[in-house]
Amino acid sequence: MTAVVISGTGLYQPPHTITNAELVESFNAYVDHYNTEHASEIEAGTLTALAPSSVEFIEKASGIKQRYVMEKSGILDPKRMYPRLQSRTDDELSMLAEIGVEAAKKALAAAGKTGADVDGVICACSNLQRAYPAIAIEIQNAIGAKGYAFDMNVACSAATFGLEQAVNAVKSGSAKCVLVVNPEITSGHQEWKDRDCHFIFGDVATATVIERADTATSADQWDVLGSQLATQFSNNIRNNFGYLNRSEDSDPKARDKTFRQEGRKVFKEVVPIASAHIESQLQTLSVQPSDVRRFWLHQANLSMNQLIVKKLIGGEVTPEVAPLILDEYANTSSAGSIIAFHLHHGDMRPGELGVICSFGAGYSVGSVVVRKR
Ligand code: CO8
Repeated sequence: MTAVVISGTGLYQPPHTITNAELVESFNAYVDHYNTEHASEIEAGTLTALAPSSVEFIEKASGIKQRYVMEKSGILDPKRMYPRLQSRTDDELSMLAEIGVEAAKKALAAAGKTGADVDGVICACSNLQRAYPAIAIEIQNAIGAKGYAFDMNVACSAATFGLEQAVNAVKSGSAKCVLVVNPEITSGHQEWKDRDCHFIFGDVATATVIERADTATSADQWDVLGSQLATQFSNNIRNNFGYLNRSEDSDPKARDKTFRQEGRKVFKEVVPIASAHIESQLQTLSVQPSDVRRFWLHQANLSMNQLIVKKLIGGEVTPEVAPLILDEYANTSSAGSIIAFHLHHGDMRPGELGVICSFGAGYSVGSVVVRKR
């Protein structure tokens, strides 16, 4: 089989940040407004008053301190609470493709490649802007890539599921160089009015170049030793937005048409799934968890990541072993583990091992074991 490497990654960071303090201030203004407007129903006991959010809770429960977003004023407007995005004509690059292209250009530059070297583009993310044509084909066209392109969605695990498709394509010879792009405009499908989750997500895009080892020229290459994917049905993370909504005559702004979760259940159930998954993959590669220098995990919750790695290696889990990026970026769905890899691999030496692992809705979990060349 052809040897396959990761030869470059790229990160696009949106222009605006929202700190927890800004977010909580606008959320609490919304709560005050709502409770005042519905004072008589609340008084009569027919409606429950909304409770305020707090910076302390957010930081303690999740580790998130701020997030990047494509547009800020609409999210922070207590009378709106979602971004104000301009629609674009069919002749303009879509917003998802645009941020994907920005990340892709950086990944290609890091790999020492151009769009013309790419013969496969996979857009792997959790929220696709439209049904068709595929965002991936738009990106393929914009960067001048050859071959084929397609979109796929496995929510937060989309990056590792996409990486496996790319690795298999290069291994089997159906492509020589595949670009996996993870554009995430989560702010469009985040429920900013829900106290339980209004702080969770941020926008970003990442891209990864996967190619044959014998064509790679990058100074920074990572052998892909293996990948492993798994899914197990759960309703604990769900979004019912979809193309049948109109025919169902359902309200497009109803609560079930944006992200919702049973966060505590997800935490409890996904920690053992993710750690067992990584352990079993390392076993098949005859690698001890303690031989892994770094775990670049999905970035949903600081304590969750520490527990997953603790189950694998025991003892204290430092940022050196499991880097944290969610304090700055929040949960960026599929992009989280790739941002962690992108920002925290420069100090690793040839021969050292790392695991990129993502997990989330589905449930889904994917891991990719890499070795620095
Ligand atoms: N401010 C103050 N208090 C709050 C707030 C708030 N904002 N929110 C909740 N509380 C209160 C609750 O009411 C509760 O009070 P009480 O004890 O009196 O009932 C108390 O705080 C504790 O609440 P929780 O049990 O909900 O809090 P947790 O400690 O469980 O923390 C978390 C909540 C941070 C959400 C945590 O459960 C978590 O991170 N879980 C893991 C979630 C996870 O990994 N999810 C993966 C989802 S990502 C994914 O798959 C991608 C989907 C696609 C992306 C779509 C993009 C939009």
